[in-house]
Amino acid sequence: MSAPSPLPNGRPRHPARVLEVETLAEIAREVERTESDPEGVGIMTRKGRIYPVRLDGISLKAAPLLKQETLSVGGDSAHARGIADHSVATTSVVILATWGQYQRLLPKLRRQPFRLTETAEEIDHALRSYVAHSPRTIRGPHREFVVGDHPRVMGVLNVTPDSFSDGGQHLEPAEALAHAERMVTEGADLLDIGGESTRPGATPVSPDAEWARIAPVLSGLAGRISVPVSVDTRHPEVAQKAVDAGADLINDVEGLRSEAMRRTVAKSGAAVIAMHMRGTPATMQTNLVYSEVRAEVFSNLAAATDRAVSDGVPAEKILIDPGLGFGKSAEQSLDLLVHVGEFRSLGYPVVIGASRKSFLGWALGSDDPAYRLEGGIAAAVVAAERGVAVVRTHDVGATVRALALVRAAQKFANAPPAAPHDLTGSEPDA
Ligand code: HH2
Repeated sequence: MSAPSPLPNGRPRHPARVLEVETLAEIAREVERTESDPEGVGIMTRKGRIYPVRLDGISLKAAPLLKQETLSVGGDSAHARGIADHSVATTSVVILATWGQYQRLLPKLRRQPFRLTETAEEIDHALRSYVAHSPRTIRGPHREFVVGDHPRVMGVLNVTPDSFSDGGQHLEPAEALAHAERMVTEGADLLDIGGESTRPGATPVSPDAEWARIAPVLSGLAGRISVPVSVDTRHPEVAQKAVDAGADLINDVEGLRSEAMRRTVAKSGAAVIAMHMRGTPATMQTNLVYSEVRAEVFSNLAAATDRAVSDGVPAEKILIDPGLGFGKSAEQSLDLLVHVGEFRSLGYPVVIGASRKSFLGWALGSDDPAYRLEGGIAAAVVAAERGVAVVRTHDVGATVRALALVRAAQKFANAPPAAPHDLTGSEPDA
């Protein structure tokens, strides 16, 4: 412990420092540094930070009970004013409580009526998923890959004539293969091959034409690269052929809304990215009105992944993506980017694709895609800092180098405390 230096007049000075602590491990390390009683480190850590939790559609009967129980453990919850005079039937709720308060609140909610038992399970799942930083292995039919320990980089390989930033550059299979190898050399952890542009207003491509573009690249890559390959497709027949030809991951920009796609993915054993998009690439920019973009994308991905699991896709093979630029304005994409860590509450690794997108140009005040590299790197860093598992990018080398810093910095946030403490357990002092 460092001793405070006195002021020139001899009076002792105790400069107060607001601590930047994000994870429970970081809070515990700060508590340890005070040389406090080791018994108390866990208890104190669980008081160290408020986790605001948002719930939607809470009933008129449940909301006051939820508030009362949260107040009883020392937290609070906000809901619609109309709950008091019964002028609304349901409300959104924001609970404000520390980890320790939740540990006392959840058993109380589990004993309450009006679906608060289920609400308790939802809160518990969201909190545990949000704070989890441990690696997990995602198994495809051919290869497996690890996410969750540090941000991984997915290199984009578009074999299309019309992709918005690199259309036509890799149409020749030999050029596509060379580019794939280059990205792996630059440090890509995964590759994502696309045979249909999904830029706003793009002309749809038939599954046969899409497969004709992808097939030579997939077969050419077999045995040539060591990283798992993803195929960016909305078509179940292309997904199936891709898995048969060596792909481990299906990247579905339609968010598994087609039952045929869910069944194909389940049967094939592939891992899958469910990305949020409203409508289709042809229509997605026609309606950008959301009452709240984050809430809508979040509940949409929750429903999509629930449907996928009930159709047989193992939860351990699912990744989610809020779909920046897919039916979103520049402001909405930025809002999603800055709050992308919230999506970790669903319990699936989060993928983000900001690379070269027009919202980067909007921030810069320029429409020229040639000036989007630095913005794309900044977006990758913002997302990685917020705990996304995979960053999808056209600019692999620069992104890998930028994320090396995030990886090194995250070691500080996630380093365990000196002694083992129960940081997430129940409250013995309840
Ligand atoms: N963005 C694009 C395509 N696929 N998949 C995921 N999971 N996330 C994304 O953000 C995403 C995606 C658009 O980029 P690009 O592939 O370069 O363009 P195009 O669709 O024009 O080929």
